[in-house]
Amino acid sequence: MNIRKVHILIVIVMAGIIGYFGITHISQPSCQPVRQVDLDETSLVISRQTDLNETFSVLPRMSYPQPFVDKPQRTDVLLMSPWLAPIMWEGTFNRDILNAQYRQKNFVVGVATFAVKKYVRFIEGFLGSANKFFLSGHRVNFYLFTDQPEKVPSMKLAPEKKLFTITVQSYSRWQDISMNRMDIISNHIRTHWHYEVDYLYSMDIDVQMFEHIGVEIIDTLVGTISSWQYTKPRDSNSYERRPESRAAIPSGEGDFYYAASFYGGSVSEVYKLTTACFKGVTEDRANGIEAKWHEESHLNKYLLYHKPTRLLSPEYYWDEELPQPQIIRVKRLSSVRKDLKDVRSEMPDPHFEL
Ligand code: UD2
Repeated sequence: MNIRKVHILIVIVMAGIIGYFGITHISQPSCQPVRQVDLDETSLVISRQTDLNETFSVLPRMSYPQPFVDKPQRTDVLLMSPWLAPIMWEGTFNRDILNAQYRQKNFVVGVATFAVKKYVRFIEGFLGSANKFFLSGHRVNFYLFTDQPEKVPSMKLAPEKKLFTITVQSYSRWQDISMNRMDIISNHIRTHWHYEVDYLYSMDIDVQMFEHIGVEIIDTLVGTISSWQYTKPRDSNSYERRPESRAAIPSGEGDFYYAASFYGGSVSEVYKLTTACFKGVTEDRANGIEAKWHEESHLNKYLLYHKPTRLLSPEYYWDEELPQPQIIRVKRLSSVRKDLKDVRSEMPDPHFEL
């Protein structure tokens, strides 16, 4: 290749580079939405810039019992995981201090819940109790996914709470309704929630809240310890152990067993979690296998290898069928007893009726 050809080649390559970066730059919106979360993992590696202009916030003067290092608030339960994630139990935190810290941030929390087919009957109990007990006094957006928006009761919510109803299709198998929640949440984060909320929680609809669930649940990645399995050795609980499933956890491994009824965290962490779990579900489907406890099995695998930064004790999902042991001082949220044969039985799809 002669020198002239080399020059022409260099000019073409340079023009390509300038053109590419020019277009990328121009296509950036000039004004970024305030709440936009970067869902691209690589940004976690490169963005190390600290905002020194951030205003310093000062807590109001408050009066409360003094903490002492030699007087633990509770000695009957584990307060910290081996990776130092706090476990939330009644009697271990002061809600007034947490509220005062949280109020300075002005966060919006989103709650995603699904009421498809006969589960619409649980909407009123869920919303009525959540309006009263869930992050009381703080901004919450409830996102209710349903195939029957006409059946959503009109309810007066507290001024800081909002309800958004989103229509979704139903599936003939209840397991698919439950598992596809991961995909729907992941997609909705990409299209909406990363502009709208700071933290996001997914909750089953067939539950009711009986005590306050406050800002003690807010953290980067949050899982709830199952009320059925919190004392079981890891090899006798419900993890998926078949190596053919993407949800498989090898024997001898496992921390806690987490309930899929209540998990959450920052928008970007919930995006990673739901995307990864649904990828596992999809690969299992392609391989003709379904994990033992559906998306809950995939969630357990994910949380084993991406340790939660905060854990909610079984107070935050207590199964009504279980007797209440002494360590459960409050049942903040409990399942609603349901007749499985009835709620999961087939119902004609109103959208396809002639
Ligand atoms: C467990 C999990 C649940 C899910 C399921 C998968 C707990 C406490 N709950 O509960 O999160 O992982 O196992 O096996 O660990 N739904 C509908 N319509 C339907 C069926 C389900 O809307 O016809 C939605 C609804 O929001 C419901 C959720 O899916 O709360 C989970 O279904 P479930 O409550 O019947 O599952 P369950 O009790 O076996």
